[in-house]
Amino acid sequence: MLSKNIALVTGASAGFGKAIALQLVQDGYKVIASARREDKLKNLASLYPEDIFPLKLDVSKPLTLQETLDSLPENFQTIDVLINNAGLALGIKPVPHIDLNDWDQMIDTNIRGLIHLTQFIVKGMIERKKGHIVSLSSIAGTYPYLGGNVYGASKAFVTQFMLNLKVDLLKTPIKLTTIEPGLTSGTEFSEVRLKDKEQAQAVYANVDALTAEDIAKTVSWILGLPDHVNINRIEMMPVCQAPGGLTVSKTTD
Ligand code: 8X3
Repeated sequence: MLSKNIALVTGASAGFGKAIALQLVQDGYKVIASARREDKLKNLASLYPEDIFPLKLDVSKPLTLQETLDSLPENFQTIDVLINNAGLALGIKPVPHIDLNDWDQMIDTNIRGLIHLTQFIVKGMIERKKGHIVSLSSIAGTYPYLGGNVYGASKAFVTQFMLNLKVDLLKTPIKLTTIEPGLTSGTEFSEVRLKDKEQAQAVYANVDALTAEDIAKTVSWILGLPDHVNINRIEMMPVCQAPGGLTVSKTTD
């Protein structure tokens, strides 16, 4: 019997990561579902005990990454697919009304965590001449908006890092894809960002936003393409969102 491909999904306790983990199980992968919240991961893994391994992992603590990965059971060690999904937005206030701790935390998770984990995993992919890394960026990395400041900049980093990685790995068969979603409902994104449930719900009131399942289906499609096809980046928005709208202020504070 052919052994199943193994995918590591970060931020798999909820939202995009959970939807992607479930989709990949349906697609025939064995999935390492990683996140900080172990109880949620265990609930997820109990749905498919053979195919989901719950891994407590905090990508923002790079010093623990190697030890945590080394602790994986033998049948989950050769990772074929890495889904860099863990990431967060904190705050939506413009400069200077920001909290530097929020900025640091976004940099530690969205940037430092992602690049460290990628470096650990990509070594094995290069050795085995097989692998696909998919990183979740955001439209906020391309289009500026009020209060997007470091969140948007961190996602621009993700997209550019992945494009540069494609050049570094050009002589390998490893595939690299960045997905840049826009407004997506049904996740904890806005609640984490705004630290307020009601305000977060208001973001999605009366709009038909993207869903985590839309993102998961896109990942599934990307991973299922023939070996010679690489999707570099995908920008996704709900129909009700537009990527334009330049603003000019005729007054100053
Ligand atoms: C999430 C998309 O538009 O809220 O990354 O920044 S947006």
